[in-house]
Amino acid sequence: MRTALLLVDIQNDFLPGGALAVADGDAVVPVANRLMPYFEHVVASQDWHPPRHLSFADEHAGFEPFQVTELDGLEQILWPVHCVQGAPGAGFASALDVAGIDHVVRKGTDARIDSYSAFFDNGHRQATGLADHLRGHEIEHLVVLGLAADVCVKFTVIDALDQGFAVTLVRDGTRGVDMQRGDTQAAIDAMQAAGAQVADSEEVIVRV
Ligand code: VGL
Ligand code: ZN
Repeated sequence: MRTALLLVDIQNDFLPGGALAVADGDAVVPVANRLMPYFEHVVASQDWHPPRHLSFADEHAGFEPFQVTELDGLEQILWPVHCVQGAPGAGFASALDVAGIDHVVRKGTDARIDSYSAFFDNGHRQATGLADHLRGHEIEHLVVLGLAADVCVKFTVIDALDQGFAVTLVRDGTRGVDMQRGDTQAAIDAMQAAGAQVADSEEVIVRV
């Protein structure tokens, strides 16, 4: 079975000090760097918002980051301004070995709708092209790691399974926002329940 490594949103804004920092988020970078050489094909997603994306709390008078509203009929968590196209915060983590990345997929580019998954926007209205890209390379299995476990990693893994890909989540290669304590563990449980395998990076290396 042809396997690709998928690095989800390993971007400065999700690292400690970033606009939407994930606690210990920088811990996923050495895991990504260590795994990349074992894979023939490495894809990285990038959250890539226009400056006035409607997921930003700033765009909603009277709302603060992390409050919930509705956007085009969908429940929407409002986030701090993050991953603005071309801004340093949207760049890949500086310690990430970007030379090992074969293909980048950008998401969240439509100001009117958020896109947690690297496959589709949150309304499943528009595909990013990731599934076609993977099928074009005859990839059937994805090893997934990155940020954030309980947001973009979760939705990406669930869509991948739904699209017929086998998925292995790298447990030590992900960290969550944990807006509510336990969200990260619940997300891992949900990915597993949806059919993902969960393994540590060392186990993944032994198997590839
Ligand atoms: C993400 C919140 C908003 C993520 C992206 O990459 O997990 N989270 N945009
Ligand atoms: Zn975002």
